[in-house]
Amino acid sequence: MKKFNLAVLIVVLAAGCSSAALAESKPISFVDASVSSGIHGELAGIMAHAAACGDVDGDGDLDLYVGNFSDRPPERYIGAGGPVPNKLLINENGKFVDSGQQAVVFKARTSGAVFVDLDNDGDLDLYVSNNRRRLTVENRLYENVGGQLRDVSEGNEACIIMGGRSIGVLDYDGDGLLDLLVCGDRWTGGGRTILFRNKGKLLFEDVTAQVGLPEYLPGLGIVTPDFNEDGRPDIFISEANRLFLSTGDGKYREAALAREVFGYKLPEGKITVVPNGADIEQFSPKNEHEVKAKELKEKLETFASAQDSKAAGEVR
Ligand SMILES: [Ca+2]
Ligand SMILES: [Ca+2]
Ligand SMILES: [Ca+2]
Ligand SMILES: [Ca+2]
Repeated sequence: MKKFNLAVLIVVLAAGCSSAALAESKPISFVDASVSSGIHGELAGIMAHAAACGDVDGDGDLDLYVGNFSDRPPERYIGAGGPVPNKLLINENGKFVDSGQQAVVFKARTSGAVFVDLDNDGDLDLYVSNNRRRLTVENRLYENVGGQLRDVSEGNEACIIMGGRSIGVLDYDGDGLLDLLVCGDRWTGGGRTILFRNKGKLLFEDVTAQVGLPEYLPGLGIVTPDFNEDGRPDIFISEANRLFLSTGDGKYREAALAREVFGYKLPEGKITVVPNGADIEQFSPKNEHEVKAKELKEKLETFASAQDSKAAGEVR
């Protein structure tokens, strides 16, 4: 099977975004390809809340998994006549068609899905997070076996019932196995975001408390880049809007100075809007956002320096 992993995909996409952003003389344009690609028909009536793309069958093109909210009244699914389950669509020469893989077809409140090689065998496995309200379904894990996704959720500690939302993929302990950080919302899961350590053989364990992440950390979106360029993945959770830096000993410490940077105020104690997602962008030169990014980086460096000094007993 042709090797193609998530890291490669991200690099390819990032390179494309970067070069496009810098080519100011060539405006980016899009055309609506939902009908010509077949998505319009395959996803009729869908109430999508999650999507993952990756080359599941190893033929060199990107396939698509779509996760949905399937807990609404039938009349809400216009064009489908009732709740639509999650679906895996295979890319066949630019057209997406139903994979026919029944293991990945189920009805839930799916809010996160990611294709990632979790067992380092060169193919993309699938992890899906769900939250509970009217429908209660555990998170699901699928092993890629020759392009077929096999359900290996049973008895897996990463496949519990929670308020699952977005999924972060990172190797927090640097052991070469990718770990999963799953946001938990505060409405259906008590605001518990969970870090699942990859133990190998597609088995996981909850190490949230062990690494120093708080018990209450409500999240909807997540990014896990190396913010302070020390070679270790850091964590930003949107909704809580909190940033955690890797300390290098397999633990995390909150970058407290970043709270004011990312903070938002609620009007008169009434929550009307909360940050719903998080994304990392490569900023072009002279972009006003770059200035803010530089300010943040300086604050993070100040924070890291203060923490180092504190550790050395130089300050209290
Ligand atoms: Ca493919
Ligand atoms: Ca794999
Ligand atoms: Ca790891
Ligand atoms: Ca870092």
